[in-house]
Amino acid sequence: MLSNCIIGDINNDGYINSFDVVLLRKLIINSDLSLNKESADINGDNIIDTRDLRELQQFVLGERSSFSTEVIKNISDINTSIVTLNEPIETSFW
Ligand SMILES: [Ca+2]
Ligand SMILES: [Ca+2]
Repeated sequence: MLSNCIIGDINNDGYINSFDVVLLRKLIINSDLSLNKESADINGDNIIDTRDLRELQQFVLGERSSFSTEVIKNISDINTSIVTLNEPIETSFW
């Protein structure tokens, strides 16, 4: 009953790395594979496709620090801080 699935950790070894990227790619090609499909839906739209693969790749490469499924709250925080930071900087420059 315990839900121990980590988004992106498709082989369920506790780490999100290039092995999971390889597995996700296989899962997209062959959806019959009995892998953890909840972990494979990186962006949380209930479809496992190349968009999930791209997010997972970006995460493994360090281009993003979290997935869109987990960071909906954080994204809104970031947006507001960007808006409040950008405007005063631009006006002070001009
Ligand atoms: Ca893993
Ligand atoms: Ca998805």
